[in-house]
Amino acid sequence: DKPKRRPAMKSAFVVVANRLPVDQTTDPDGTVRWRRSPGGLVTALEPVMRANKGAWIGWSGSSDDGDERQEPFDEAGMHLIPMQLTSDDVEEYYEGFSNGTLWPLYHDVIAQPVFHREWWDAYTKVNERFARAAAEVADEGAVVWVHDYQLQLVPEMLRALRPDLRIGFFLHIPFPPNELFARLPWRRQILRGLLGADLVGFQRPGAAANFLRLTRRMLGHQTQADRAILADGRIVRAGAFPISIDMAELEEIARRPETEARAQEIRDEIGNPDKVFLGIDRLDYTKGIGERIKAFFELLNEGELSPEEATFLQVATPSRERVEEYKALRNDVELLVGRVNGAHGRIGRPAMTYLHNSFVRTELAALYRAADVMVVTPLRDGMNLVAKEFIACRYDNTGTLILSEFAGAADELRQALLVNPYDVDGLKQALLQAVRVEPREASRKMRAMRRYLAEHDVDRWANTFLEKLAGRPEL
Ligand code: GDG
Repeated sequence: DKPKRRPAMKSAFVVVANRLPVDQTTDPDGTVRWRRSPGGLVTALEPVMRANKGAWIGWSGSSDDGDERQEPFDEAGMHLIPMQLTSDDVEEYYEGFSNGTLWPLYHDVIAQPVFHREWWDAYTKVNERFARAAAEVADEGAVVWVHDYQLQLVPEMLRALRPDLRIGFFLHIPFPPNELFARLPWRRQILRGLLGADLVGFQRPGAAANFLRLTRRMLGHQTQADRAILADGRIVRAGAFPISIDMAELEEIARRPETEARAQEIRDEIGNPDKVFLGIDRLDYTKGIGERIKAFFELLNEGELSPEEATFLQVATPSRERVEEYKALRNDVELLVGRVNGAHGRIGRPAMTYLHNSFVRTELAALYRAADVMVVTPLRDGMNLVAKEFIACRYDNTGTLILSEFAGAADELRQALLVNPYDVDGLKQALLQAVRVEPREASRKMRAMRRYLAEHDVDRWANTFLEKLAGRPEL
């Protein structure tokens, strides 16, 4: 007897993202468990997921060449549908086209994007699989929300399979202007892919404008302020929906006595300098890690700062470690940190502490509490949640945020010390200014940014997007 397959569960709300919102962990005895991954997206979508029997389609993170299919399962109140990627898929679709072509192209070509036709083929094939999985699980007239640069073809593919669906797309990273986007050999296919959605969301208004301009130029569609009107009369809206964080959750962790104690311990362990600079980033060439260390190094060299006055704590979370550019970046950053400490550290008292590691959320909160100055200097960044998380943790209105103009967050956090990370002298000035700021001045700015974030949290982001997606465009 063949085992009977359960009829597949249908959902009224489906999220499609490169990764599932859970991470697989294996106990010492070999038992496999799932743990909800940290991050605002899951938190924000949880209520919608629960109210609509939501399903989440994504890659589990492992690459399995065997044909053992991972079955859908329920975890943390969500229906999860794992997508299998082979090691070739990981290499060509994920590390290749997503992170070797699109990521650098969409981030101002800080690194050279690499174009390979095999990577594009793999990208198309994997996007098709995700689209088919979504078509299978979505109920009649369901809302499907597709996320990020790895899945830009899914909206069009899904619409072809299921014209009854309401499809939204959100891009978490920047969307480039024509001058850069035009290099992409598959530029029209990508635009058509995105235009399969009813609503295309970006972090910043400029990105939405780039997208609409490109659909007009490259595909000849008519566009108006916030929309493209396709030849068949269908309207695709585009707009900015700046993502945010779960401020209350993070603030609650920050206020715990044990977090405060840990923050004090961290300061003690790095030698109790007057001021602590902090950087927390994925180790990525877009984040401007080298730029900020160079500025700090010069200030030490010139005697403008001493390690007793200020030390730098840099957390660099391992990321995309098999991609060439990331290996080179790691070498560059680690060389620089070695130089700073070689020149300015003393036994038992480094000038910089560098951690190439990832930490649990409570430890991150303690780090945000231990710092005086948060240094966020990306060369280009869709939003940058780290800047917002720092603010969430500063419930006593202390601390200064140095923020790159090239992060999406700079549109909202106007009271930060805004910097151009390419301008080393400007960066140095900002570091000094932050160390010497009047406490009252710092507190006034922090209070204003906290007030803004309290109103613009990740719930509001998700709801604004989903309400707009549900509404029909007025003509
Ligand atoms: C992309 C866009 C956009 C970091 N280290 C650890 C850890 N983190 C967490 C941070 C923060 C998140 O990772 C990083 O978010 P960012 O926004 O700073 O940057 P990307 O990873 O590049 O994110 C970006 C974002 O998508 C959302 O749309 O803002 O522009 O590039 O939450 O706290 N978390 C844990 N351990 C670590 O060691 N648990």
